[in-house]
Amino acid sequence: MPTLQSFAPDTAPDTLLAALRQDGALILREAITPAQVDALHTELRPYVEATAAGRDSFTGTKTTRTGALVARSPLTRALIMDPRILALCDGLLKPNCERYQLHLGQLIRIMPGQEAQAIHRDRWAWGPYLKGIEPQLNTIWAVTDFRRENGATQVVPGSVDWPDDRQAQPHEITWAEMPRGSVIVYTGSVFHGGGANVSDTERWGLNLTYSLGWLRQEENQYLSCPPEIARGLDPALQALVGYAMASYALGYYSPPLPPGAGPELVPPDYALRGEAIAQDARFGDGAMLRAIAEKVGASGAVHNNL
Ligand SMILES: O=C(O)CCC(=O)C(=O)O
Repeated sequence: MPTLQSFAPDTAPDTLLAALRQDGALILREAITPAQVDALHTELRPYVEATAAGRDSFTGTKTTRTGALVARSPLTRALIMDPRILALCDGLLKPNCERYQLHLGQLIRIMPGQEAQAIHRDRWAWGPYLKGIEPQLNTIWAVTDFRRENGATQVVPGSVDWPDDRQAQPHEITWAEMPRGSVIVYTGSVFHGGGANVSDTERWGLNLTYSLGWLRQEENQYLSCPPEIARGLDPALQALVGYAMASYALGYYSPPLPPGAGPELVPPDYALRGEAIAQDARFGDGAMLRAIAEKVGASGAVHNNL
């Protein structure tokens, strides 16, 4: 059976990125304390226990998936902003976007009797269209111990470059076994799936995922975390949720006001802060335009077309 590399939580980002690029997945051991895990469990429990199981074999008929975690769970907000994970997003995603974003937040509870989920790639959320680019970084924080028997995530290390139609063989699959408080980090390209729970205890995994800012988010964050809730969040989290321009021309809106009653083109954070937004941070941000012009190497053409 292959193994997943497992690291101390203070391991340098470059070491972790090298493992992530090679294997597509790794474990950060005991990255948060048992007390933090207990508090998370207590905060999430009412929502999780009220969540109905999935309706098909992929979402899992003995699995619950609870979302809107930015809005509902202050403790989850801190994990979304964990600097060790954001450093990995910087390394893996930032080279292919001006800004990365929260793609989804979901507590996945795998209950006794749940069969193994089909092995898949998370990047398939966008279909087969993205080629040669890593769109996604995933985390699943262990809120309970992850054991092979209770549904620890199945992973196929080294499968990031496989063709989409290659089937993982049993000897190529391993399980992300880890004590609670640990986190599995994996890319959108590695083959993996939820494990079978043949035990009599539940497995709770907090799935927080990030994606390139120019892609559609899996969980619609503007509906799961609408402006009236987002207004109270830390500005860096607001931006990660999506209340920020993703590039020079991505994400603006026009407040639907009567003629002349307000500004015409504004960035999404205008919905949170209104006129308090600095003029130079609005649609048309020169720094973002220059960044794109430099990357495409055709500044004149970019200036003329935007
Ligand atoms: O819960 C897990 O261990 C993995 C779940 C998963 O891969 C999915 O639902 O797409």
